[in-house]
Amino acid sequence: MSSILQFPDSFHWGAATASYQIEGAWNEDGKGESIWDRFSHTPGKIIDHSTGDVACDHYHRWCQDLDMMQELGLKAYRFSIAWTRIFPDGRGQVNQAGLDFYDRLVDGLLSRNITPYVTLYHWDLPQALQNEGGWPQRRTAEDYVRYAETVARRLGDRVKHWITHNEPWVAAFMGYALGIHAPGIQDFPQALAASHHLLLSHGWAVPIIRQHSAGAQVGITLNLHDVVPASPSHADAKMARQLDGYFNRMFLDPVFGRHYPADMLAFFEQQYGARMDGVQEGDLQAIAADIDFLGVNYYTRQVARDASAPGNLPRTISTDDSEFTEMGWEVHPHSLYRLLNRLHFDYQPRQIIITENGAAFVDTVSADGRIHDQRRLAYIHEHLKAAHAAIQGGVPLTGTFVWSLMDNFEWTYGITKRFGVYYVDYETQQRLPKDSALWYRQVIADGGVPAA
Ligand code: IFM
Repeated sequence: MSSILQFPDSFHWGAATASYQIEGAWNEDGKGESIWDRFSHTPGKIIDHSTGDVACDHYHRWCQDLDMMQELGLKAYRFSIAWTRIFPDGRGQVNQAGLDFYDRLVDGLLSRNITPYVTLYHWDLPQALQNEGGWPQRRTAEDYVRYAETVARRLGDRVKHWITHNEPWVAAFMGYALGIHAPGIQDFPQALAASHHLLLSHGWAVPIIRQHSAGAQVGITLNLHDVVPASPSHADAKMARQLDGYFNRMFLDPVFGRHYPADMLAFFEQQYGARMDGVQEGDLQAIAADIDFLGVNYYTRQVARDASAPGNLPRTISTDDSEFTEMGWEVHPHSLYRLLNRLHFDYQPRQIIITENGAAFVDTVSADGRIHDQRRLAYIHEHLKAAHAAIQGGVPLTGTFVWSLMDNFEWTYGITKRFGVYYVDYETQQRLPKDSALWYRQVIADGGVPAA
């Protein structure tokens, strides 16, 4: 029998979800329209024409879902709040029913001894604010702070772990530059402005959350990559540096007090005529607010090759013998180890938490009624081994959250990609534990993963 790689006793073993991806009830109990409601209702945006209108119907099934988490033995659960349940129009009158929903959820978690990790923004901006320009407008950052304050006032006595934003790179660049995500805009100058205002709203919110949530730990979650050049050539190394700037340094540097990276500001200006010109006095100090932890969403590495025509973003390749998930993402657990060490040595966050890690694979319910998702199980296992090695080497990693608790609405891919450790039958809304869930339950019970 294989020995166990033991994690610290205090380690937070978790699972994560996000409001739009699981809740459904898109227009119930006073909820307003978000940019994802608008986007998914627009023909041609979601590949299987599905929407988040119902999703996993978690808004109605939250109580059973909490029981499922308890069955899994979760120590922590990361979920996000839908801004439009709290302020249907983004600002103004508070919708009490929305606050009540999350209040019940938090109490339900605590009564099951599960620590809530609340993400305040996981991409579902109120459409009313987008109608006024959305994140490229500084005013949206001000509205966000009032929203964050309202939630912290209500839940801050019980919620002690807060994540201001999930993956601002995705919100800014996929939403405003590449147009793949809501609100579907293709304009690099807007993306840069959005990126600045997302970070500014983070920095402004940190002290306000602490004010209403005594002793709280506050952080931000970034989607980060280990970027490696495809060859030792100078051109590939340059490309890797650029890609690292685009995904990683554009967010890490300002959050850790280093201003925006000059090479990237020059790159955006040369390639796209986009300037970061909305930065006002004091903004950089605000963005560098002292945080308690850095949230890391890690899925894959990026192999950079200089194959870009002028005007293109750096392209990436992967090696021939790589394994890929259903998202087309290379499975590369050693890059998680490298990334965690890099973050520790280059930026020295007080704590690092893996706020998402997981994989989409095709799942089928077998004749025995079970879902034998061996590849997902192996993916999670190998990444936990990498996390363990990082801790052994001194990285202050204090928790990990599998993405995701259950299959859900995967943005433009609709319900075609399954990331859950629980399988969701969208016809019946039945949840079934996959083998990965049963395995993860044992990991949590053991406080560690098998060494082999
Ligand atoms: O589903 C998403 C999640 O919303 C943010 N991080 C990546 C996941 C998988 O694509």
